[in-house]
Amino acid sequence: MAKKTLNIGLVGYGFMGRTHSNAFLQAPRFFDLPYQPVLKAVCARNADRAKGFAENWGYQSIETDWRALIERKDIDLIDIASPNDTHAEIAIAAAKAGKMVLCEKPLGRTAAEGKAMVDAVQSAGVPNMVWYNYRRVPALVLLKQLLDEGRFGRIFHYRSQFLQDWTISSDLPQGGEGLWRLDASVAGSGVTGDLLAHNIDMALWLNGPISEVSGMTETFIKERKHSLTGKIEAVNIDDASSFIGRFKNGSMALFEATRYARGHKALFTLEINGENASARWDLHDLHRLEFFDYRDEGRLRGWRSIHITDGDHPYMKNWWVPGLQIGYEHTFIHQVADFLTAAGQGKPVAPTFEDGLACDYVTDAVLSSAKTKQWESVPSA
Ligand code: SOE
Repeated sequence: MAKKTLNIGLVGYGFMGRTHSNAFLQAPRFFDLPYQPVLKAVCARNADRAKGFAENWGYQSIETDWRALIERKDIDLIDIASPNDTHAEIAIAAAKAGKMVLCEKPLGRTAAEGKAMVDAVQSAGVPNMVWYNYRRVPALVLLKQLLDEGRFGRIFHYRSQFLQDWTISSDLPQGGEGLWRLDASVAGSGVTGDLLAHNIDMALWLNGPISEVSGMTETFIKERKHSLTGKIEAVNIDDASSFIGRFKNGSMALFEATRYARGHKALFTLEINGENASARWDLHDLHRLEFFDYRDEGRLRGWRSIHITDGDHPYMKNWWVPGLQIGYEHTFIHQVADFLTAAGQGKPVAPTFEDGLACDYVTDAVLSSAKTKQWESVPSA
């Protein structure tokens, strides 16, 4: 039977534009979906670059103004993969036009922006999702299942880090393509919104709401040349961000994200310790879940390293054969597959904009606590 088509309008053609485009193309090849995504148009200010991107990925047309893209009757879904300062305006306009909306993380530069975006999609009643892609790592979906089955008992600790080292050089400029993550007016914040947000979103999903935080941030390089003005300007992003906190379930939170951990490129780690069991995971070995169960027979008790490649592991029966791994790009493919499946059933799928807002509330509280040097409570979304 011919599937319903779903016409995609992508805004932005950077690293994330590529991960999303690949996911739209691959998802229907590996999953049985109610919709066939069609790469209808890509939108970017530079027409030549947009054309090149369209040719490479198979987009049928280009736009250079996102407003024109949203006005098009032949677009069903707006996918926002452009820098953070564009998220709110585009998402709100897209929702008002009745389009489905997908948005790169973080949802807003602040929770205030995020709240306006949630209000827009809710009053328009349009399907929406934030690209917190790591929720679709099969090993972490398995961890979520184990937690939901109650295997850990009472949770005592949740700790998580995201370590990178790409901004250590003081010669690296801020602002402009590829470097807007260093410009606070565009990014909103530094590692707090870019990296720590991943740790937080994952924790909210796995371990529930965070009630209060005490944060600390640092900007190691205080001035950098701005790529757009050519001038030396103050750096207003946080280069490193850490916090301790409390989850509503009574467990303790310990989080850190930095772009100054020499030797680390993208080391996202997490560990959770409960009264019966513990688990740990890291992005460099993303297909493995380390699991310890105290209730195992004493003589054999120990950490097991589960290779998440079998047909009964989350998502894996849709891929190769047992023992063969998948990687980073598959998390986006899973996200598209889940979104389209849910949209076909008229159901929401997490992380929705509301989930994105819950994360924005925590990042806002961390940044605010770092300024006030006081504990901050986290509002619920
Ligand atoms: C930053 O370097 C970055 O690309 C983030 O923006 C992504 O969200 C993260 O997944 C990898 O690192």
